[in-house]
Amino acid sequence: GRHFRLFHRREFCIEGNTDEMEETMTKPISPLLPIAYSKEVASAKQRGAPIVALESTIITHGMPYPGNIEMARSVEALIREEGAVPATIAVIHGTLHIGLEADQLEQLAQAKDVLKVSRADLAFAIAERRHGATTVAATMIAAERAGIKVFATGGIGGVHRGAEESFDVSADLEELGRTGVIVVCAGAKAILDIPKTLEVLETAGVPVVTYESEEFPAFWSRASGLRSPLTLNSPAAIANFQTVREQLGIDGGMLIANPVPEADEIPWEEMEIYIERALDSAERDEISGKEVTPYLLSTIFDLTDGQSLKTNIALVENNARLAAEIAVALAG
Ligand code: PSU
Ligand code: MN
Repeated sequence: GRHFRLFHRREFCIEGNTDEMEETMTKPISPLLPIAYSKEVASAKQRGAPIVALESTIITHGMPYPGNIEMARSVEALIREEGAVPATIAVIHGTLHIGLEADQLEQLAQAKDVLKVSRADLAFAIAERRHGATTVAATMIAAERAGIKVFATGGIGGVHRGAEESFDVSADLEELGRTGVIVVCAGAKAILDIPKTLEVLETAGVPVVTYESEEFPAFWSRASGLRSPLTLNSPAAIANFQTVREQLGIDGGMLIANPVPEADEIPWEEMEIYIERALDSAERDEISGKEVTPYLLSTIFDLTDGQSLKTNIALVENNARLAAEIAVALAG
């Protein structure tokens, strides 16, 4: 292996032998790629300690400041409490960061010129030395390359309502079919077409496992009216399922749907009213492409007087805890 040395401004210098690094990676990273690990993540990788990846689009495009930074900090703290190490993933000035230092997280939460990057444009942000916030798809790619097997988020992208006209299907779904990371979410938002989203996941060969419930959850609500394809009741059972998939040589990720805690949920019938209004207003404003999800989230935030944000933060925290438990189970 080639000896490499990576600098990121003054804060980081990661040095080592590519063979050693690649031992802990599921897919190799070119030594030429500008990549930086936070101190905490670099040390966790060396010790083989459990790590949980976190996305950054939820911070820059999914929630307003300062709710976003409060969420990002508390999610990281919860992961540490469970005995794992958080690795928030983002592109800063063209460097792919696996884990952010506290000041970087704060800057990202307030930054305005951040691209939302998925599989199609993760490399673009790096090549053009831009800032990029990673979606579920892009975070999975980075996590897999960095040897991180578990990832916590709020909601995944999916098949949008009216996709039969717009063809708007998130790249998150195809990524789940090909990249071997366990993604813990709170189900699919009802701004999406949930039955079609589940169909596409099944076609892509993605196991959809609801944690401790027979019903697939709908993000802000525990109910969706749809039966979950699979159910498991412990982090150990989830870890074991993934291990058997690997033993079979089955590639690709797994989706864990973790219902929002009862105390924090907004009932389905109530959400449906806000969602209809948000969708109408998106149509009026002619929103399309990657602006759709952020637009709907912020409109719903306004319509619910901030209640949707509270629920959103609570469910991400709940997912972070479960993801950490799964990462610990996989490591043990
Ligand atoms: N759902 C949320 N908050 C978010 C997102 C989804 O409740 O911030 C983000 C995630 O990063 C997800 C992305 O991967 O939106 C999906 O965007 P698109 O539908 O454009 O693929
Ligand atoms: Mn889309």
